[in-house]
Amino acid sequence: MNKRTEIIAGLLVVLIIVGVPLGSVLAKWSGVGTEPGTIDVVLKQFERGGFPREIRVKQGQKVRLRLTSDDVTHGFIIGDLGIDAGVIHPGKYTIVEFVPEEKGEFSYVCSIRCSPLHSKIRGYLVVE
Ligand SMILES: [Cu+2]
Repeated sequence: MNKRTEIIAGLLVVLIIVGVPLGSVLAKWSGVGTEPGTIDVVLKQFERGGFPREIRVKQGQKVRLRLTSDDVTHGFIIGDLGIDAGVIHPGKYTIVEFVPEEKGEFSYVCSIRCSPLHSKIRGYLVVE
């Protein structure tokens, strides 16, 4: 091995060592990393299909929702569970994690006026 090859090989090793943890940190920050059990929830205006009709989860098991919008800015609130995901921007991800303690159906709605039919948006978190 000549000197130059050694340096390049050394740089590659450094890149691999630094690159792997950095990649996983970036994935966390952007919310793109999908942990097992993550449920993708794509929000749309009512005219374009609205929110998913239902999301089924298990009582006592951690729920991880990855929310995004397919069109305009939306909100996501599960009133009876005290969950407010805040503002969901198109093309960005918001992660919401919680553990549902009780069985039942809990309605979720949009909290931002996203179209004239915004108030018709509704779906149900079904805890089994
Ligand atoms: Cu809305």
